[in-house]
Amino acid sequence: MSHNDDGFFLSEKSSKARLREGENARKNRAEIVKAFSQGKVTRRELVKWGLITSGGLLAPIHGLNPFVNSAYASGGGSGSGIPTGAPPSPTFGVLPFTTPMPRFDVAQRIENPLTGGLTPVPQAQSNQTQQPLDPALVNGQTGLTGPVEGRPPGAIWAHQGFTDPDHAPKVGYECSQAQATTNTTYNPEVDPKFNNGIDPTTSFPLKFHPGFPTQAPNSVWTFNGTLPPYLVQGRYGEPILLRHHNRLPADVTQNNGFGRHTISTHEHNGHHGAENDGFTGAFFFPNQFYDYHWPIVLAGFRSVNTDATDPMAGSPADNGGINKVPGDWHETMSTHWFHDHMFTFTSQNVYKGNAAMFNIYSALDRGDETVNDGVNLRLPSGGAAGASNGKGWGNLAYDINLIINEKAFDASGQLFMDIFQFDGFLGDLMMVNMQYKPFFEVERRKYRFRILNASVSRFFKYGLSDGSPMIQIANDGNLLPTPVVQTISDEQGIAERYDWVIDFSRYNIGDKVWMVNVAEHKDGKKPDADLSLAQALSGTSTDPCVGKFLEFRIVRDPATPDVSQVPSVLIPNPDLSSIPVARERTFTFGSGASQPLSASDPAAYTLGAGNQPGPWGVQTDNGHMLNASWGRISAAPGYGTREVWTLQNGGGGWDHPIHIHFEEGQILARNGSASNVPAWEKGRKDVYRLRPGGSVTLTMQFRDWGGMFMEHCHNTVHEDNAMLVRWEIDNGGAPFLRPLPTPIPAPTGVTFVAPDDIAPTAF
Ligand SMILES: [Cu+2]
Repeated sequence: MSHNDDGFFLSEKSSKARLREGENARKNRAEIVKAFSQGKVTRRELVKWGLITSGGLLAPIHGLNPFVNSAYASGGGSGSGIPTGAPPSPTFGVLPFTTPMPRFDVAQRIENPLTGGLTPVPQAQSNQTQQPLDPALVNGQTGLTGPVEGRPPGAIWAHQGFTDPDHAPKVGYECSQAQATTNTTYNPEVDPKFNNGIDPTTSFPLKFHPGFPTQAPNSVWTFNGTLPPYLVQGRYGEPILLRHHNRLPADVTQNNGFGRHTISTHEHNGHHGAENDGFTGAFFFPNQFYDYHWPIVLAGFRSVNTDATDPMAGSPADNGGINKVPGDWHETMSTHWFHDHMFTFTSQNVYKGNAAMFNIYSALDRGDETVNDGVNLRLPSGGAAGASNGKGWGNLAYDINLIINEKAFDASGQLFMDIFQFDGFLGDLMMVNMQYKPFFEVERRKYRFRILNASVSRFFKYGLSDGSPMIQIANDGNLLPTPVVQTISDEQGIAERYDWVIDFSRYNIGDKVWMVNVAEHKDGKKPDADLSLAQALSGTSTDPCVGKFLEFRIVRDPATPDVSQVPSVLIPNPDLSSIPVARERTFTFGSGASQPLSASDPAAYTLGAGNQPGPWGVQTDNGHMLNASWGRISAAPGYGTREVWTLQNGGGGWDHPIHIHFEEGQILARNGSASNVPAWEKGRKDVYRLRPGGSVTLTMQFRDWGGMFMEHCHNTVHEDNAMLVRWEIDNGGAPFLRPLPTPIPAPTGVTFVAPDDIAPTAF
């Protein structure tokens, strides 16, 4: 075992002098981080000053880097001295499991978004109405104007299908990215008895625990500036228009040290047109909005079940029935999330609070366990009869969203991030739904948990403290072909979702059981060790995020019998076997990419010309290892075709959870062999953990919509430091150009450049 060697964080038992030294180093670094994040210093300058290496790695300078060997190192023990970790985040005397886990804040529907529900009325093409620009956005210039909507203008970025009867928005949501504030309109859409008794009419301050300090306005930027996290509930057949306002400070220096005020919102694995995908180079500015059109379609709707006669392909009706929709029901999706995708700033912005969840309901996954019509899988949710909202779908009483991540705080308790950890950034305090180690009261019955790893770089691996089983029913957005019973989960990479059913009827009222993390990290590269439950519970790990992090309290019997089920068959995979493989591609995710960006490269618009965004990179079809640029087209699959992609880990010293946008993939092989694919990865997925030195081979079909999409590591520090490629769909419907012009956002409006960097094997 290596779990009591050097840790990423200092132990609280470290001497006061060591802690003080660590805190001073962190403060010094925080100044540099702040300057970098505000654009006052470039990466090239940092290299020139010797603060980071040309490879982007930390320079081991004592007094600056809290992670290098300390003057107070004892030299004893392991013989190599004690590396200085960051000081532990202060906990202000708070004990674990002393605060309730809040349920999400459910977004409120806006009916008739195109006929008065939203003002101004959403339009197919970006709304270019001019408004005065805050001089802070344009280097102090006065009298300038810019468009109210940040979406790139014109026909190419018009919402695809916006006027189709099946795809025109039927419901609206309106939210803001905003500075931290108190929530006075919390609506969890469940009775308080399903929410630990929390009275939603009481205001909810922006704190990570009631005993922690309130976060300053620019320490945390969440949806609407509030906690608990934001949840959108959608259903097939009801297209959504989500208007996202950017209400962040116009002055880029107002960020408390990290986070960028420009954003791009990615609905993580939405099967939507690229203009709504949160493309990394389609970001928008403070005081603008961006209308995201999520048509919520079953993939294949243009070619499969086009007349919507298949009873399995449907949307839940308000009365508990089904409204049939076109498409392949095997493509039904369930648990999504949405988050920022701003080029080179995603890790900072998501960590700062730009993360929300999106549950999609369908004929199969109804959100009402009481409906017994032979189609509904009757997964745990509660039913309309007992639900506070009384809906025939989307009931949340026993269907629980969990955002799991970890945070770090400075000495005053404000959120802290070190953006120069290019291997990855770790926090030291475990959060569930953005609360420090909370408890959750449950009844003696089955619950569904939709578990999102929303960390920057950390992998989790979960078990229950008593070693009793959990049933995995979904991986990423998709219900598995068959459920899998586990006592310890697989490692969960960043952005992966695991849906579990846990049956608490085996416990007695008054019992407690805990969710435990057994994946031990020492750095952001990959888990250092997967511990046993007993090891994780022993308290001997130097990783403060190992061990219990969520306490379940079994408090009562359900008021009505549990009629939910976990059927032995959930959603079989779509059958692609009759579709020929048009193309095979290989992407290698590694390091050492170093080409500088030309001044005309779009990435230079955010990084500055000559600044390389390394040290990570991606190699396409055995070409050069390249830094990320959103102007380069690395792959262009033909519309309607099926391809096989192999994602290769370029080295064994790290792991990468690779996310491919837009299409669900089926894993054909790990390390070249189908027999290496575990049962819980046999459904459709959108994030593929390569494992150290490993590879994943998968197949996808490209269809329905067009435009430019991405593929990248979801260790967002790797993503931000060049482990990202753009791909796009070649031709297809009439509106798709070949290749598409690249957007260059500015407060005064988005301009375009022609792509001049196309990988030789792209088309
Ligand atoms: Cu990675």
